[in-house]
Amino acid sequence: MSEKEIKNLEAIFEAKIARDEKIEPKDWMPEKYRKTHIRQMSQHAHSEIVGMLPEGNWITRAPSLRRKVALLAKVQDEAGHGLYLYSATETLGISREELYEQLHSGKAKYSSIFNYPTITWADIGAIGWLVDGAAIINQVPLCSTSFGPYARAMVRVCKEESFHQRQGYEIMLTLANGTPEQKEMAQDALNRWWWPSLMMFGPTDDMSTHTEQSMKWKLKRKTNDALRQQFIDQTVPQANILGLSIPDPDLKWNEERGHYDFGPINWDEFWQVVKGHGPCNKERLQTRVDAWEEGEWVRDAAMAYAEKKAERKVKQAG
Ligand code: FAQ
Repeated sequence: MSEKEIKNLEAIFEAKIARDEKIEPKDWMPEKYRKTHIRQMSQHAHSEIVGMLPEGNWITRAPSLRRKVALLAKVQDEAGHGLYLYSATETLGISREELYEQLHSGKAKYSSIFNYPTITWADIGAIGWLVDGAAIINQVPLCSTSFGPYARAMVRVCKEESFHQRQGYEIMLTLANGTPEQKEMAQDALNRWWWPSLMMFGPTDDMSTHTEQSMKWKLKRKTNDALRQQFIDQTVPQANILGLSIPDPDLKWNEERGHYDFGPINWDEFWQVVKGHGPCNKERLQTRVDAWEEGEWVRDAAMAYAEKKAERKVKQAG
């Protein structure tokens, strides 16, 4: 392609972004736009799949049948989210096998939050309330992201996440209004999940490598810091209703800013977790690798069946 032709395509692409039109898989797009989307969307897909593990740990130990059914449905939803997102990523010209390989080899990232352990039942409440709450705040703007398949996947994902958030909050409400031991369990879960939930939004805007370009492409519609602040402002009143305290002595309403001020985030801890040294990184990755290896015979059987069926069709046609 000549330089003039590329310039022309770039101008068409930029004009579409400016008009808030979606970029579709068959449209021309800059290589960096394609790669950035593969990176973010596949990390998002991996997060959903790895995100099933901390909660899966509690399915057999849910305190009642009602809780078990809701948790089972939530974890299944997360598998579904991972599958839509892998499919949407494949439209950018990368195969499912390559994406899995990147996860299993440790090359691809997934959200830091899923490298923390779920020690008590209250952690399941805290994940639904805080982690799904943070995920919704991050993902609602992604419903109007510029890449069509990602934006459309996010619409359904967000609807399901809002059910997840409510089931988590309801668990916390029940525990907070229960016995002193149950309330203490809820407070302990909040203490452990609060700061990692704030880290989910990624590094501060001045440390973020991708935000500036991703905002220009309308991949990201809000910055990491803006979303984090929105999450804090929304969540503090919810903690007040629960009668639980946020583990941040610097948390204070700032009348002038119209937002809560909050204390320093431990970014060393965040980067340690992102680099693979969190409390559960090794365990999470090993579980995914084992599941892939143990599922080999299922994939082989499905492929053999599909090939046989195709052979039979050819024979019948001939
Ligand atoms: N963990 O320049 P930025 C869920 C990396 S789904 C690990 O700011 P960007 C549902 C980042 O990749 C949760 N790594 O990057 C659920 C980059 O490294 P790279 C997942 C992180 O992409 C609930 C570097 O740091 N959600 O919870 C993290 O512009 C309950 C510099 O960062 C999504 O993926 C992190 N927290 O902004 C499931 C949403 N943050 O790639 C089960 C879509 C940053 O250059 C149970 N993604 N990094 O090597 C996004 O919105 C963005 O990708 C951000 C990061 C905001 C996460």
